[in-house]
Amino acid sequence: MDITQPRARVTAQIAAGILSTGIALAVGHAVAGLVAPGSSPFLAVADSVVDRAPAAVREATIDALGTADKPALLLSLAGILAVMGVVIGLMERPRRPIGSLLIIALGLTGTLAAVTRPTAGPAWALPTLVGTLLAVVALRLMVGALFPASGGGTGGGPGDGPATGSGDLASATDEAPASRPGPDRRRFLVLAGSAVAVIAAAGATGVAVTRRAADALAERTGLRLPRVLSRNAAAPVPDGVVPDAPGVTQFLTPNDEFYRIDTALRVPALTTADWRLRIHGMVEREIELDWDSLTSREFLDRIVTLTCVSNEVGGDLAGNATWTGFPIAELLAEAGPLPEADMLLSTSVDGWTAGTPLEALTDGRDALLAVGMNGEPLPLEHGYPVRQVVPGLYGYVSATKWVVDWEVTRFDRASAYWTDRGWGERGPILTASRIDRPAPLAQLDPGPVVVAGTAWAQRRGIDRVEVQVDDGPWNEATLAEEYSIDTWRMWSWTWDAEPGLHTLSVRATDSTGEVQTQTRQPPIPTGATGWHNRTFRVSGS
Ligand SMILES: Nc1nc2c(c(=O)[nH]1)N[C@H]1C(S)=C(S)[C@@H](COP(=O)(O)O)O[C@H]1N2
Ligand SMILES: [Mo]
Repeated sequence: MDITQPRARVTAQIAAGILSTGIALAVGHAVAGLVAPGSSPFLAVADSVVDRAPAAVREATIDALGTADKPALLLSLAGILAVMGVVIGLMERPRRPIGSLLIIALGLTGTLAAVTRPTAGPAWALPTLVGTLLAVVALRLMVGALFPASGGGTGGGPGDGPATGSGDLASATDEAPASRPGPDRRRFLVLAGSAVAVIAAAGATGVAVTRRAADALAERTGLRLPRVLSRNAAAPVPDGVVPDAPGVTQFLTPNDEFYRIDTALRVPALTTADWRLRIHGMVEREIELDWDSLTSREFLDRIVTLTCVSNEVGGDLAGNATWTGFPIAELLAEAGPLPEADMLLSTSVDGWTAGTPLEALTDGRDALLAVGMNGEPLPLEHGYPVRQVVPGLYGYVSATKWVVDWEVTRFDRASAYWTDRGWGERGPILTASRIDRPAPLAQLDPGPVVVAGTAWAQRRGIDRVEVQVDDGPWNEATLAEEYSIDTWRMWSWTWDAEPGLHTLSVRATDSTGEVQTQTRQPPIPTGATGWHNRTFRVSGS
């Protein structure tokens, strides 16, 4: 190809456009492997199209194409992007970056699609942004080689004309062979070749990573949880555990609403086939468990409320689920911890660690090595296939997800991920209470208003919840039935609201008689303290 010929140069422009678009997609897909498979620009846009398509259209395409509808959608999308790539290549000029603007517009579409996915976090914008940035750079470089700026620092080639200083706009349409350099063929081919290499490498990485996640997802879909004998079932949940009022927080948190906290940029894609747990350190016998040797045991169902130490006063980093698991104490007993040991250092497949007091794992509470959450295998983000759940301790010292290693050790010999970063060593859960309804800043009418919320003090239980209006007296809230001392307890109180702006505060008392302190403290190092309050405007009568 001789790109100094106008015809060949147009072909090269088209190639530059398609290659740049390809870079955006391939790099975006690869980076998505580090963030979350669904954050890939291509998949996010496809998923958004599926979600936003009117039901009739969706049905019609599924009818017409059968199960091929998803590949068909992806192919059409690829076709549209290829056409866009052609346009991008033809429109771009060194001094008139219309193609670059089009890539940025595509990038914004992809970013928007990614961050509006139901499970998206802010990091979901990253793949598309990185891909878009690289695509613009690639396009600018390639088009720069096709339309070298006069006197520019493009490295120059033989036949470079003298600088004229005139604007480049003219060269976009007219040729002025005498006064400006021609296309740099060699430079363009090197750049195009590099673009192909980047696409190939990023594409291969992206596919490999998403495939591994897909393997774990597919396995999870077909996985059967160990059967729980009726003698090991969780105590039934009485109706009375929630106040009889609309809009109160559910007693059991559905998996897709359960808070998620971890350091994993990419959710580990561990399969049961690959899972092992090695128990070692200060033990009489080292043990290695695999999925079958774990799940052939007698499993239990237990309801336990998990809480994050980072939860601000009134925050929602707490959730309650039925966990299917095997008692950690029994596994430890098999290994035989030495009498001097006082800590279990657990490590996840991605290298995160937690140090849990052995005492808390062996004192009879329902500390579980869990494989199920609300009757399903653990969702990938919640630790599939195996995690820990320990009542009464914040997650950062106890709830290791994707757990693969247990070292029995001592607090004076080992430390863990968050304790190395200034957080408390033991992590017992502090008493907390929260107003859940009415919603923040709700507009209320005067008269009776049902105020309701949750409170927790795992391992101790909640004995009392009180509500205060402005600086008035504390009013005794009605406690819903207690399920157990390891689960949160719902409460409600009917407020006779008077017109004006009012602030409600809540405080709980645990079963030891200790009243929640008013002193405000930030979450670090041992958990937030202080009363939760909410302000409401009650309309004038
Ligand atoms: N592997 C791993 N496990 C982890 C964490 C982590 O960062 N990595 N975070 C912990 C913290 S701080 C909390 S609060 C709980 C949260 O569990 P969830 O995401 O299932 O709600 O997981 C714990 N287990
Ligand atoms: Mo946490």
